[in-house]
Amino acid sequence: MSTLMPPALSVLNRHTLADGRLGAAAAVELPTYDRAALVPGVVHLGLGAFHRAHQALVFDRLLQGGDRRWGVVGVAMRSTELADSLAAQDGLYAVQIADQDGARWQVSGSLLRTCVAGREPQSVVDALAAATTRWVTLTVTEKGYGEPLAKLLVDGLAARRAAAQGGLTIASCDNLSHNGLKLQKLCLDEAARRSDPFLTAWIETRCAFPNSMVDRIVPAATQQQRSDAAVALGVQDHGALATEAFWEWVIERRFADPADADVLAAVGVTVVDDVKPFEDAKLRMLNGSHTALALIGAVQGWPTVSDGVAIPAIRDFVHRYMTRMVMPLLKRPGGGAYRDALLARFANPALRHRVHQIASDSSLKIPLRWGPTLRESLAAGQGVEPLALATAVWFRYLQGVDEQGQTYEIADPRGVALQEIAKRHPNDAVGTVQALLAVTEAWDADLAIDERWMSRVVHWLERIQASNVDTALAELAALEERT
Ligand code: CS2
Repeated sequence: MSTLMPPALSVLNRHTLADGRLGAAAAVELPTYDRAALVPGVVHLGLGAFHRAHQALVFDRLLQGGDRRWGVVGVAMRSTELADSLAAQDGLYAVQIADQDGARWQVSGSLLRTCVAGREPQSVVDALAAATTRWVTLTVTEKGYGEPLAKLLVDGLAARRAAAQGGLTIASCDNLSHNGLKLQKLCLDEAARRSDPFLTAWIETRCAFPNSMVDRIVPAATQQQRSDAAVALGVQDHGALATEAFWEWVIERRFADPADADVLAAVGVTVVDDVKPFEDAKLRMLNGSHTALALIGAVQGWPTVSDGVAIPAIRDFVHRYMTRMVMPLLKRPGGGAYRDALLARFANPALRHRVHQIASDSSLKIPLRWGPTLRESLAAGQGVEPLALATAVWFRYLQGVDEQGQTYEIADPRGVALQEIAKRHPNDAVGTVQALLAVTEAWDADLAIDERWMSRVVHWLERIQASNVDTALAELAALEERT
């Protein structure tokens, strides 16, 4: 007897978009512009979830407003799967935007085509050199800022110059401080290695590398989002994502085409002379808290950020960390409101943001997210307890097994080496802390010999090892009550 299978859903693509059936069951916002008339003006490197729910939607707004220049060529750096499934969907994908006020769906139309740098580097070079290209945006993560990226970009810029095209705005959108300056240096160093002074001068004078701060919480896509998308849209979408309503993009007023400042500002981008106060607030408050939450969650065994901030002791810890350690050092005004908004964003139950996702690459994130706060607090003689505890939690996390006895993978380029160090001194907090603070890629060299800092990390690691993170959090709360 044959089983009657339900008819397979069709896939999101330009035909299903055109036939008017999309989202019949729910409110879904669709591109209203003629995608065939769009110009590929942006090359984006790093086709992850973040770009597709952030810059790509800003470009979509510009396209909705009738400015056809913001179509995107999306470049995946290595992995082929997403780039190919998005290509099969004509670049269309849906984003669920959800928070306490409700949820809605939006289909983005800005992604025109995709390619994979590792598989077809020449396509990327051609796109960078194309006459219509005006912008390059990047989300290649902290570990992406190395030689392969420099080579790819400079190959493209050299081809562009050889073809006598105009300069570009090249905007890093990664969570690095001075991300534009870092990227510019990477490109200029690579051009210098090629001993081509004309290319160096061309990059210096024709290309703009604005520093920028981007913010939107976008967890890695899951099967759940694909199933929800199928229900909301009535078609299958292999690129479906979920995000929050909040987004922010603050960028310095340094563009190859100065008129872009007003164009971006009109759709909600904040254009400023100095991004530093915004970048500091975001990296130290949001990302700094995220990393602390992620490591505590991984060790205690709760799965997502919203699960964590629902626990009063965890919420209090993050609240106190931001209020006492981070906020006094910030220049962005409105610290209290920023903190409260962040706690509400962390609590968003629709996001299911996995702690192990955020804990990945911690050895690269911690120097950017905790390092400056720690340095400045120590220099000012201020308290450092929350970060000493968080650091001890990181060292405990490196054991690779949580407080329930569950083992987990440590996804970090230095993970194997760090885990080996963490396990070298079983039950010897002093030995562990000394060895791990001596890893100078993660900590300033002088921190490894700062007695006050070291003794506090040892204290918290001893507490955690003798008892657990909960006990340490309770002791810290009592300690801070008294001060
Ligand atoms: C997170 C960020 O994964 C992480 O490390 O801290 O991706 C964070 O969600 C974004 O920076 C929010 O803008």
